[in-house]
This record gives sequence, structure tokens and C-alpha cells, in this order.
Amino acid sequence: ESRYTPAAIEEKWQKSWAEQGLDRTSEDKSKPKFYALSMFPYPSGSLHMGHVRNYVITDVIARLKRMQGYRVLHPMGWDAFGLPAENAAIERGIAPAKWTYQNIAQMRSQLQRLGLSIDWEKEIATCSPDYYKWTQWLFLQFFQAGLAYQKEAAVNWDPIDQTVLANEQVDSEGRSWRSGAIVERKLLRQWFLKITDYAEQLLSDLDKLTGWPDRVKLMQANWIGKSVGAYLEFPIVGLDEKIGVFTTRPDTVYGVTYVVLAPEHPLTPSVTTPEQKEAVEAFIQEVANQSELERTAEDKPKRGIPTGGKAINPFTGEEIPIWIADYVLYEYGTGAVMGVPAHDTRDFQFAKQKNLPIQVVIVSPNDVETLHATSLQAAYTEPGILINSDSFNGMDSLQAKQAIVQYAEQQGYGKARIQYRLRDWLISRQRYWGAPIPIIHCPSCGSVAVPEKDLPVKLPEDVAFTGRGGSPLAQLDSWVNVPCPSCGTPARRETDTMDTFIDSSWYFLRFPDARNETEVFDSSQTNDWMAVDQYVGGIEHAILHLLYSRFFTKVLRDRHLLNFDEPFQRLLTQGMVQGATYKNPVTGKYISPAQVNAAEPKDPETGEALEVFFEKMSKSKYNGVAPEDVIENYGVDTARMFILFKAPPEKDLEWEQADVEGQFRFLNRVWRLVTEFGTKGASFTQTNNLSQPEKELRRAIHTAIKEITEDLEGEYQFNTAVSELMKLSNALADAKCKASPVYAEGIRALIQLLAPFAPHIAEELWHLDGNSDSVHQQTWLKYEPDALVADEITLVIQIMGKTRGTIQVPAQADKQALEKYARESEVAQRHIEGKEIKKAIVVPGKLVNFVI
Ligand code: ANZ
Ligand code: ZN
Repeated sequence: ESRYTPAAIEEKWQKSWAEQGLDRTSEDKSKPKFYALSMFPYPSGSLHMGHVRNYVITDVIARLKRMQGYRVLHPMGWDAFGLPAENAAIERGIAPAKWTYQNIAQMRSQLQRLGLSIDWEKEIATCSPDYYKWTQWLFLQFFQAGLAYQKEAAVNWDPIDQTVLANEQVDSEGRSWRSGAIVERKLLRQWFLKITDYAEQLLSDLDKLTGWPDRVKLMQANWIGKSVGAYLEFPIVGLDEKIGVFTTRPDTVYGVTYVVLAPEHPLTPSVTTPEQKEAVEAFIQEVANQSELERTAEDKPKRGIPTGGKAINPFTGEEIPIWIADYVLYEYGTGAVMGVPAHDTRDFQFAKQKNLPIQVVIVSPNDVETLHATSLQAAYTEPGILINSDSFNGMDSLQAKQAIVQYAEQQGYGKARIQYRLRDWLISRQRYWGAPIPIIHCPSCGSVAVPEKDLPVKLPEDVAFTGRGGSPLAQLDSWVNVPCPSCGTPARRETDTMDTFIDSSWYFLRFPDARNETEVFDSSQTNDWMAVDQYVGGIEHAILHLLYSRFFTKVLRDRHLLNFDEPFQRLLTQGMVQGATYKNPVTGKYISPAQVNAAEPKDPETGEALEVFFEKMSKSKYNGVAPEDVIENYGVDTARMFILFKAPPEKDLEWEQADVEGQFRFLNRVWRLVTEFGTKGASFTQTNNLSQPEKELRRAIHTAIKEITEDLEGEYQFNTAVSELMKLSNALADAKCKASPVYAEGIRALIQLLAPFAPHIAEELWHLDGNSDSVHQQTWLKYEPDALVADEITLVIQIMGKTRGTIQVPAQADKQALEKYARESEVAQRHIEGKEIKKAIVVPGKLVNFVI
């Protein structure tokens, strides 16, 4: 009899599966399809437990679906463009491509040790010219559709190194990561994608995503931020211009006591009076250095100053002052607000601070009689009844919204308007390691698309990475200077590259046809495989990645490349993997577990008792567990079982060694059960005339099939599914019918049910059980309803509360019948010995107790 030695079987089977092509995507169109996808990793160089958890979850689903008769697409790729490769080039002189491909090679081999049933023939790296050719081609689709355009936008500018910085390269004090200079804001002409054109669809189609967590849908909806309201215009006194405002509360328009412009608003200079000019300019400078968050924080005092200019409220004809203030953002709505201090919290604070008048125009329905709401302690923001509002007095405020917009429209003061918080997507990056934007700027033709035959616009390799003087691409004259593709005059290449979120917005569309050299993908193939049936990844992508992918899908549908609306049918956001963390509460330092005694954790230097808690694994906290170490000690199957068993997939998972060992012991038990049983091969269970132990074991087997299948098909309760596997193994260990074909059936079922979870040990045991094909190619078991019905139960017989024995009785027997069976039983007869029975206590389904 052999011992369970993971190292001896795991690599063996991985090789064998690869040779047999077991994980290749089946193109058998007679089968229903299933597309299982994990969010592809950034090739940082090493795999962490978060990755492992993500991919194992997807793998279990993929393996189950294959066994259930689906053709499964389960691919993997690399989100391989981005800043770290360029930083490595600047800091260590290694070319970004080299650095990236080395990391990919390393992580691929780590992934392959996890026993994931991935079709590696479909592997994609977004930094490969075969891929980014099509990223560029897609950009041109957007460009041709009028969905890609240029405008000025602010960037982070390092004045010492003379270069644009990514947000990640600016520290919390606003300094450059390299030069330490205070980062400035600078306006540059940059490329945008018009995602705002799709705001409404991106919002309303959230309803179609029945397989997404509500939390994620809510985050998307908030990000899109739809507001229904009105656009109203306030004429400026002494100028032939108007200030347009967006308001969600047109019903409060009679309560407007001032108008506020964002300091950057183009009308600011023209409304400012000479007396205020100096103060206004100083204020604009001040605000320019604040972030949006600082400007809009609820708890901060609002800052602003009057421009000296005045506007007219068209509804009342009244003159009101025009202010500028930091709490009005230039990028939202029209960049101007009508101030209604009586009914808006921020306006109220502002008016109190600046002594601006407060005019109440809405009162609570209870106050209508008395109209006594004049000394407000806070803004009244609820609906109510209109007062001080001319012909709208007495109207309900919700109705008044419509009535006032209608009136405004008739009078030409404004109109109804829907506003979204979502802004167009800034995709330009002044960096090297990304897909070059395939545009050539010609002095006479403007921005010209690179012709399709010239794609990809390849990244040049003879580039210097200094971190200074702007993008490396912009410094390479030989690359930049090209003739215009349409008129031939000397022109310049666009030197911006694309945001890496573009690469990941379409990779899932490429997998069905990953090696296509002549098209972005064959639409019929992609339409056939899409949508992704199960997408699994981190909650950190709940907003941008998913929103951008949905946007791409909709644009390509409108370009007739796709025939569906939504890319991801079902979404699972897995929880974090947390490690035991030791922290000195006094110094705040994290201590490595290697340095402490877990039973009594103390700081090795100061002797302080340490705080112990679970937190997301990270290098800086010394609380990480390396996947390689676990695999080396216990094998991949144990790691997989632990991850699946320890917590439901959406919940955070606490890495506990004892539970890892628990799973290792469980796999050892399964190993012993099967190897002790020996090689019996297939057997057939005759279902009539089964003995009681056989019936019970059969019930345990079919209960396991039923429960595990339901756990996997419903909410992915991997943890309870593993518990069911344990129950089945216990039932087999305890079975009193080890020579029966039912026992053989049980052993086979255990191996097959284990296969998606612990694929290597299952395969080995399958072969030890006498099979020559793969367990992963078996048909997923179906339970037999008949087997679940208990036809007999075990009844305990007690005399004076003392258990004397058990008997088998029909499961359906009622109280009366149970008492009769008990009385007549041999056990009872023997112990009662003719004495009088005073009383019989019957607990249905359990026992009968005789008082004598
Ligand atoms: C007058 C008013 C009266 C407002 C009232 C609210 C309550 P959401 O829901 O976010 O769309 N606003 C408009 N543009 C703004 C900007 N660029 N910066 C700061 N605030 C701005 O909110 C829309 C409301 O936010 C608008 O409705 C406007 O204030 C303000 F009792 O107009 B309201
Ligand atoms: Zn030209």
C-alpha cells in the first residue's frame, strides 16, 4: 500500500494532461458552451495567494462544466503594458519588453503548477505586437465613429525632470517619485474616448446583469451618477451673456439669492469688476492647487469671494450677486450653480459664512398654515409646499419641479436636462510602455489615422530611458518624423500611448479566436463564445475595468462586430486572502511571524506584547504566505482544497496553517480509503434487494452528489461542497458493506466528485481504481431521487430511560405503529419479561421508552 505523495503525482499528471490536450478548447458545437474567465494578471514577476484563489475558483467551475458536458473556454493572458516595466527600465536599465517577458515566463510556470485546466494555446500578452496591432485597430474604429477626440486636460508635471507623471508617481505630499519636485498641473492636448455617449445605456443595462453582485451594480450606477433636473439661464447685468446652471431643484428657483461660478469658469474674468480683479485672480491661483476632494469635502468651510458682477433671476427679475467659490467644480454640469441657501446644505453654510440672504420657498406640509419657517437652523432639503414663488405658491414641490421647467421652457429661460457624473475617458499617456496611438498629425490634413496596412505602429526598441525630458517616444526623431499618409508632406506621429485599461477592455473578445492574424477576431467565433458565462476577479475592478469593458462591447456592437450587449453574464468578486499579522501597538511596527512565538507573541526587540490580527497579505506587513511554500509542503491539491473550504468565495479568507493541515489529512484519508479498497474497476449496483447498510451508504452517496452539484451550480458554495465530500468519505469509512458493489460505487463517486477540487489526487486514485481514461473526462454524476428516500429508520428501544437496543422499522410508521413494533421487538420482550408496561413514551423517528 502506497503513501499519498503529492510531489510524485502532481507534475506527472500536469504533463500527461498537457500531452493529451485535455484542457484544449473543444470546438464540438453540438455541446452547449461555457466561457469561464479569470481577470488576467499584471505580470509583476511573482504569483501571490490572491491570484491563486482567483484562478482556483475559476478552475473548479471550468472543470465542473466540462464534466457536465459543456465545451469550455478557459483561457489566460497577461495585462502586460504599464508603468512598472518602464520604471524598471529607468532604474535598472533593463528594457521593458525583456523585463515583462521574463516575468511572464516565471508566472506562467508558477500558474502551471496550480493544475489549472487552462487552454494555453490561447495565451495573450497585451504588449505583443500581434495583440496591440488590434488594440490600435480598435482605437481607429472609435476614431472613425467620432468617439475618439482630442482636447486639453491637466496632467501632473514634474518641473525638474520636465516630464508628465502618472498619479502613482506622485506621493501623498504632491512630490515626484524621482526628482522630489513639487508636482505642477499643466494643460496638454490629450485623447479622450466618448464614453459619455453611452452613459444611459451603461446605466440602464445594469438591469440585465442578473448574475452580478448588487454591490458592484450600485458602484457602477453611482459612478455614472445620473441626475435629473434642469438647465436654467441667468442673464448677466451689463453684458450680453448668460450664466447657465444645472440644478436638480428647479422648484427652488424663487429662493435663489446668488449665483456661483467655478473659479476656472470662462465667464469669471468678464463678470469681475475692476475693484475685485486682484482678489479674484489671487483666489483662482489658490484654488488651482487643490484637489477635487479637498474642494468638495463636506466638513470643510466653503471658500469664495464676490466678483462684483450681478445676474438677474429671470423668474423674479431680481438682481443677485455673482460669486466664485471652491465648492463649485468646473468639470460638472455647467460649472456654475444657482445658490439656494434655504434648501441646499452647502449653499446654507456658504450663505451663513458670507452673510448672503436666505429666502425660504419651500415649507413642510405641516407648516403651510403658519409659514413660520423664516429662521432656519439648517437647510430644509425635504419636499414640501411652495411659498414665495408667485403663481407656483401652494404647489407640491415634486409637481413644481415639472411645472417650473415647463414654464422656463415657454419663457425661454431654460429646459429639462439630464446630467451624468461620468466624464469622457482620458486615454493618453505620455509614456513608452503602452500601445502607441495610431495617428499622424499633418499640418494640412490634421489628425490622420495610420492606414490599416501600416499597423501595428510598433514600439521602437532603440530608446533611452532616463525618466527626464518627456516621453521616450517623443525624443526619438527618427520614429516621430513621418510623411502624412494622405498628402505626403512631413508630419509627426502621435507620441502618446494608450491607457492600459484599453488593453483589458477587449481581451476577452480575443480569446475565442486568439491567433487570428487577419482580423481583430472572427465575429462569428466571438459571438458564439460570448458572453463570458462566469467572470471571476477582484472587487478593485468593480468600477473602471468592468465599465470600460461594457463600453467597448456596446461600441463594437454598434459597429456590427458583435451581436450582444453585455460582456459578462455572471460576475464573482472573490474576497481577499489575509494572513496573520503581528504588530507592536506602541511602535506601530509590523513584526515577521518568523520572529515571534505564536503562543505568546512578543516584540523580539522591546519585549512588548504584540497585537495579532488578520489582514490582507502584503510584503510590508510580513504576513504573506508564498504559494510555492505551501505547494512544496503539502501539494497543490491541499492548497486548492484549503482555499475552497476555508471561506465562501466572496468572503475574505484567513490563512490558517492548522486548516491547511486539516485538508492535507482529509486527502490522506481519501487516499487510504481508495488504496485499501484496491483495484476493482467498474461495477454495477443492483438496486433491488439491498441490505440495510447498503441502502444507507447508497443514500449517503446520492446525497453527496445532489448537495455538491447544487452547491456548485447555485451560489458557488465551495466550502459546503467540500464538507459534503468529507461526509461521504466518513460514510464510506464507516460502511458495513465494504464488499458490496455499493461500496465500489461510493469509492468511484468520491473520486469523481473530488476531481474539480483536487484534480491530481483524483486522477491518480481514478487510475489506482483500475481505470485507464481520465477522471476529468467522466460525465458528472447525477443523483437518483429514489436513493435519497429513507425506507427504514433505526429506532432506539429504552426501558426506564436506559437504552437496551435498536430495531429497524419502516420510515413512514406513525406513533402507534412505532409503539407496536417496539412492544413486539425481541429486545423489549427480553427486558420486560412479562412485567406490566405503565407507560410508553414515543419520540417519532427516534426512540420508544417503556416505563414498567
Ligand atoms: C440649486 C439647488 C437647490 C440645488 C437645492 C440643490 C438643492 P447632483 O445630484 O450631484 O447632480 N451643482 C450643480 N453643478 C455643480 C458643480 N459644478 N459643482 C458643485 N455643485 C454643483 O447635484 C446637482 C446639484 O448640485 C445642483 O442642484 C446644484 O445645486 C449643484 F435646494 O441647484 B442645485
Ligand atoms: Zn496631410
